[in-house]
Amino acid sequence: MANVTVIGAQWGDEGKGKIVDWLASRADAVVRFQGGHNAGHTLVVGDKTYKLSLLPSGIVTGTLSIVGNGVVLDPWHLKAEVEKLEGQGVEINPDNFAVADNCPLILPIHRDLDGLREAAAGSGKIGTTGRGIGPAYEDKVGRRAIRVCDLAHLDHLEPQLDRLCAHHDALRAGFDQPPIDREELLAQLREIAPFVLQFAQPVWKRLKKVRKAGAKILFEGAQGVLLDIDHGTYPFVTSSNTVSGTAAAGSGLGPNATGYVLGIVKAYTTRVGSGPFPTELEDEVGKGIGERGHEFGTVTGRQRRVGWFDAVLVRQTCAISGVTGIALTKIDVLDGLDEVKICTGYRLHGKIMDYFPSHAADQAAVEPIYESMPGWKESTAGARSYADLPANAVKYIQRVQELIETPVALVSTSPQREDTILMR
Ligand code: 2SA
Ligand code: MG
Repeated sequence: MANVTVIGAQWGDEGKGKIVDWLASRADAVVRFQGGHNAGHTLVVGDKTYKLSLLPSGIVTGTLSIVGNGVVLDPWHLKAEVEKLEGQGVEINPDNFAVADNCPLILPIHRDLDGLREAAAGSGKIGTTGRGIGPAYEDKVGRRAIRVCDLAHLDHLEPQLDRLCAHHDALRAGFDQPPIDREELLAQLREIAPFVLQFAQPVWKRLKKVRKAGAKILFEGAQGVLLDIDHGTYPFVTSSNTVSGTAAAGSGLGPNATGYVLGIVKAYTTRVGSGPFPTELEDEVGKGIGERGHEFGTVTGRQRRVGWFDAVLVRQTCAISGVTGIALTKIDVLDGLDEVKICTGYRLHGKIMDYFPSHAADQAAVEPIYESMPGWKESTAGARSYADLPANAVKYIQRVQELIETPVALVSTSPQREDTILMR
């Protein structure tokens, strides 16, 4: 196995956790490079289920796991997640886990601001996870973030606190909130600092070293390309770049290190939060798929919106993210349907489109053009070889591959690690 970058090629929740876990058992290091604890990766190993939102999936198998600089890190959440996993018997120590010392922190004020803004936006809300992701990234780009390395220099935090407070106190006043309590914030940071600092280091150096030693690195993306701050359904997006190109910048390696780009693609489409969704199903068929697919958010428990497979979107995200091959997941959820549909193009104000336009109003107005295929009554759940798949499921997979102009490398037929078909 060469280095692999795994990204979601839809709106997240494509089943990255399972595929990353499957690959992690073949990797020497797993790196998160963007997002924060808004991710939700579910790993099922034997009879145990692990739910991760910040830690790289390699942690469960004891593989070196790294939180890269491109991540925004909530130190209190980090502690809680580490303790939860330790409670499940997972060992976490500075030998198998590292955090980039140049990672910006998510603070309680970020979470508060996220919530206040969403509440004030009413029906115009983004539908965020409420974890402070957006405000933390804003402070990073605004050059007023407090970073992991600052935790070792809390006696010299005044200049950063001045910048942070000048910005946030004005914002908070707009929401009738008191100014930041600097003493309280400092006390909270002092308390959490030793826990975080035991894992903190320049991870680019650690990665350089393991790479030199021939390690295979797995870059673990979170969310999906349609939530990318540049390429997604703006403004209904997350606040980081979720495309494969971020793997390099978000971990401190060059683009030549990121290797094979594996796009994770669900055999249908889901989305949590607001924003356009051309193939959304608001009928019994959609409800049935959502129930069979257990389509609820890992982090927030929110019900996901469900729709048919959209080949236009996935062709676009595969191109934008330089996807080498895809892993098609949850094909078993479509078992038993009389007919399955694939969106092959859009109609916008009478014109046919072969791509998803950039403007929000156009994105909301496109009407899907469907191709219908016969479904399959046989079960694909747990199939471990191509030969085990019903003929109509094979036809569906082949049609998906053709339309997205990207090879299907893996097919996943259940949440279990072993129920994975290697296509080439
Ligand atoms: P945020 O919190 O600022 O990143 O939210 C902005 C938008 O990004 C979406 N988003 C996600 N969509 C799917 N899955 C995500 N992670 C969790 C999961 C979600 C959960 O994997 O299950 O548990 O609800 C995720 N994270 C962010 C979000 O819905 C907004 O549309
Ligand atoms: Mg998820």
